[in-house]
Amino acid sequence: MEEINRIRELRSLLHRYAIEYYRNDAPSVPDYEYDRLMEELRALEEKHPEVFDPNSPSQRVGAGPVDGFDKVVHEHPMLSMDNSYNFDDLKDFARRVESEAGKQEYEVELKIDGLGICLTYENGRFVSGVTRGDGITGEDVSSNVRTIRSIPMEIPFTGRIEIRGEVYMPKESLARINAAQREKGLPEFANCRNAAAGSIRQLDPRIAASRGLSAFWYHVPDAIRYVKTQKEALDLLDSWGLITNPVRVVLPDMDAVWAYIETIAEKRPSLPYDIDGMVIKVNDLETQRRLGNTARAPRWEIAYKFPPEEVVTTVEDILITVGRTGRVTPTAKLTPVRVAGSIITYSTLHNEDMIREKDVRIGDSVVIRKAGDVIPEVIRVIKERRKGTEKEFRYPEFCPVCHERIIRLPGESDYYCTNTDCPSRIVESIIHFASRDAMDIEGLGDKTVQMFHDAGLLERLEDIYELDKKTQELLKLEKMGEKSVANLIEAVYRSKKQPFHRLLNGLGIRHVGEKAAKVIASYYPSLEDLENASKEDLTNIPDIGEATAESITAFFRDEKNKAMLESLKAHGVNPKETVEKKETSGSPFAGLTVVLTGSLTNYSRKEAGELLEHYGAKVTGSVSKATDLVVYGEAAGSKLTKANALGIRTMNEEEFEEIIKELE
Ligand code: 0OW
Repeated sequence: MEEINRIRELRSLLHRYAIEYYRNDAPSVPDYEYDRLMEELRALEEKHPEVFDPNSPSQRVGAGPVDGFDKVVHEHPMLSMDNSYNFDDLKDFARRVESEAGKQEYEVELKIDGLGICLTYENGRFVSGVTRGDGITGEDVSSNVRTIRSIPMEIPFTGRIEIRGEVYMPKESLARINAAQREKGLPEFANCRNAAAGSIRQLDPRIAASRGLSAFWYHVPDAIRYVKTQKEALDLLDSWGLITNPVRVVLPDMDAVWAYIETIAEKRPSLPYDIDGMVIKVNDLETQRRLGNTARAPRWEIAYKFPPEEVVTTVEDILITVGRTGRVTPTAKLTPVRVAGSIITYSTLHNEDMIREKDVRIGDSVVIRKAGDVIPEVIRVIKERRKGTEKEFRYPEFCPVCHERIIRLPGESDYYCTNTDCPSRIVESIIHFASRDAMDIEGLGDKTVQMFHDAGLLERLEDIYELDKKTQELLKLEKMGEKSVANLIEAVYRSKKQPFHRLLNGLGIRHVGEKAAKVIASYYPSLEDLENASKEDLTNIPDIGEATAESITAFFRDEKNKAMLESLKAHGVNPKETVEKKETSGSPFAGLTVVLTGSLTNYSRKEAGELLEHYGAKVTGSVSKATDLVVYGEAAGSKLTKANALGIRTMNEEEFEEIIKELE
């Protein structure tokens, strides 16, 4: 019993020291004392597994990997925010608020560019950390949240409380992690936000723990029960050991707010984390409650977004890259420059018309703009800096990669390399196939695919599934150590389990991207089903048009594609889509947009909707000219009236039931 008490004593001691360290930067004991106590705790916990506690300070380095995150529906939706872009927008916001609620003071915070997280504590103990997700449903990433040392596992509060904030990646962590990613031949993170999102959703908490994540807390939905203002709410969080962002202030009006924002804009580059703006909140919580929310966002706060950062650099060269569809894209090679949180060395120039319109020449000084993680764009040339040595860009006649002629299709603004064997097209199609939204083969990023292709190990897409027979050759390649090769082979093997819609997206059929692939796979859940679908079957699928149907059937007719698919199947890449198969052939509902209204006696609204979707209908909530059919039950109201007024076909429950019976 003595040792159990010591465990409890050590846990609360180490917990308190951690709070002092992370909140006040003033630990009351030296590091070696902290480490010694931690060692003593680990040893005692080893002896007493019966008092295991996931919240123990000893558990901060992360347990083993989880195989996925539970979905959690938020108690209160995590709304987004209305945005403002200039002083007038802010004054409009204040006018709206004050016309309704009278004069206000505003609490102003930095808008941390991380990802929204919601913590729950029960009787002072950390219970869960859930991502914002789509605002309604998030993912339970508690195993990773526990590894963020500045988040206390205990707070002095009884009862259940929710606290919201932002998990972020400090700039110096991003630099360290990208260096490590480069080392392992893995793709680098474009900016701090992507790195934070990627790290907090790591399945292995030990990896998350290594990513140096941090967090600021800024919202307590139930604050009004304990304090009167947002400022006091943040001070309360501080007193509990939760880190709030110190750069915050309460100001009397929007003039003061605007002046404050301008001072922050100056300081922004020197901040140790990325911000993409400011958040201006009505400080009084009772007024917040009265103003309430719209469906999308609170009415008592507004985000101010900094203008996209612009920087000047030089166009060192204009190269052309050949994409997987053969499209030739002119790309400006730039003198490397840091903008909006990342280093830019290339910028697309889109096509010949854009180059002519902006008159971009090799050697020009140009203004680059990058807003968020949108691709950087050349905004304009600084002509007054021209020295006369700049060179106009001319499209080459022949593809620089395969030396076949490149052509500009009549009426199109793009040039194409029409050689389907062009190495660049093959490389790009393999990169796409392995990309995150397709087969998601970690370790097969751009540079690695190019390197394997140059080494003759990836001449065709299907060679991906031959790599496990070429480990000796792989080990000879740069940065391909034992571990990287093993991880890659494992990732390739795992990809065979991906659902069919990912494979379909990965095949790179024109007009069939991730969205179309998901819809198509829900009707044709495997390669066999899709190969045998006729063009009209395909056009029967909602939102699949003539061009897409033609492109799919043409793809499956092509001899090289047939050989490639045979090879994939031979390697066990032939998944079935997991969602249930939908029947469109012979269904009178196929391709129809249907609205359900009134109460049916033999079906719930949900069941009837699912049946209609199963038989190829698209079920929507409101009647419009796009509606093909309204199925109505008892006490059908305005929707049925509107359908009759618009001359839309209607069907009562008996007729509906009769058809369903025939189809089943
Ligand atoms: N990103 C931020 C931030 C902030 C909102 C949250 C709920 C109601 C008010 O720094 N400082 N304050 C809030 O207050 N939200 C923020 O970020 C939001 C969360 C979800 C979308 C935005 O990123």
